Amino acid sequence: MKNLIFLILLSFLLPLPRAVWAKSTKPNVLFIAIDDLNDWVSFLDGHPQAKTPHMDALAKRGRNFINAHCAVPVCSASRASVMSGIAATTHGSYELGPRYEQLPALRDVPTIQRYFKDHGYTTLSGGKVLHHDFNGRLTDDIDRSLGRKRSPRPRKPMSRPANWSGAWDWGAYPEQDAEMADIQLAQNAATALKENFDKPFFMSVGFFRPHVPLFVPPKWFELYDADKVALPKNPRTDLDDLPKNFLSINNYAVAPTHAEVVESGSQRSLTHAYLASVSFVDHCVGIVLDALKSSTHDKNTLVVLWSDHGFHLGEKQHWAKRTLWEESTRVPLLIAGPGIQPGKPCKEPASLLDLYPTLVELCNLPKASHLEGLSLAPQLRDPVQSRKKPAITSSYFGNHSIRSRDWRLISYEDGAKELYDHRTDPDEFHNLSKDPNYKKIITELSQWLPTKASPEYKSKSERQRHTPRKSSHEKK
Ligand SMILES: [Ca+2]
Ligand SMILES: [Ca+2]
Repeated sequence: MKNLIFLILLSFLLPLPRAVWAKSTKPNVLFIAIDDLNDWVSFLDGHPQAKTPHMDALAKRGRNFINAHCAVPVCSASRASVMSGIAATTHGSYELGPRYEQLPALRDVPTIQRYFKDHGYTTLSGGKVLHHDFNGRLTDDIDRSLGRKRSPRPRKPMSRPANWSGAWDWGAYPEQDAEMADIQLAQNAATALKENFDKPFFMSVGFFRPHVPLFVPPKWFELYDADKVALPKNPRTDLDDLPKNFLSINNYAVAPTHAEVVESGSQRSLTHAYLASVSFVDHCVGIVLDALKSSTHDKNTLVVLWSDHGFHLGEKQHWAKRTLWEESTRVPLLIAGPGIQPGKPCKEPASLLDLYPTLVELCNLPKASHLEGLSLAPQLRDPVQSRKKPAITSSYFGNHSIRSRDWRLISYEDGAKELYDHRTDPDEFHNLSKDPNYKKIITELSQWLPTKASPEYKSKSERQRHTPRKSSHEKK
């Protein structure tokens, strides 16, 4: 009996085994990135026909940040900001290059997955997370390019007009889901989630669709009736109230112009292909989330789902990204998991820059001093918790958008402005910047405009590669 009492007392005095402590205070992180996914998901209000049941379910069980925006509206630069927690005005990347590790300002900055690895996490990463060169394997060799394996493409162009960029093609191809790199990645992630880990994990899974080319198997096209696909609102006079030099930020675009899309009769089928690709990637997300649900990690894993920027499909007569309007900056952003009560969607502004500080806080890691975003923990506790700082997006040097709960101010390098009231004008049709009644709100929002900005950093090869072409609007 004495021995038993002694053992019971001893069990209270001894520290808990490390694994138990780690599990109770450090949740796992499943970090799901989607490439070029705009707000055409049914948990946002971007397109009335979008079918995304798996992401909708995630939105319902966690926090849906309906006013979330990228830091830079183009792939690599946005990802450099997400993964470093640093804005373009500091790191100087506003385009498809240079790579993270080429940026002098990020040389000593650990990516979020590196930071978690350095603080005791097991890291696994697969797909397009940081770099464009990626494959469907998951590896603990994070932050490196690992060669490229993409989904198969038809031998000949399928839908695109002959003079368009090769990336801008679309159609029902290949025949089976199993041939798609994103499906293979989802299945690899699902397999990895079945494993047991002796430490908490940070698993990054980066899907490539709905990035162009918009090829997905036929069944995803069949989800939508091509003849009844709704096209975005695009009044002819919408561009009349824009400042002259809004055009200059569209240099380098490889996307077709709106005139090219309309003249070739491609708008409806491109819209159809984008919606098909969105439902396809939703299915990929579902494979991973179902695997998590049936695993031992379900109760102790934070799920974060984000897209690197939005995408225009003709709104403001523009295609693709790089603008400072809602279609380019707005992104799906969902966070769910232990401690996050389901609740109303959060209307407060959120930035992808906030992911790094948010996850560091939720996982009880030491604060990282380099971060420029704000933790979203207050809005995860209470979705109506107000937030003073707006979401700031920068596109090329000197052009910024300030998005608060109700407003968007755009300020271009030459000082020209646009102002939109999202309470009455969610499509940003009416530029109020010249109306004297809005002087005060412009002054208030302008205090957030970056006053210092690093010039655009370009490596030598980048300077050679990008030859500016005329913007979509200039070409008309
Ligand atoms: Ca992208
Ligand atoms: Ca307008």
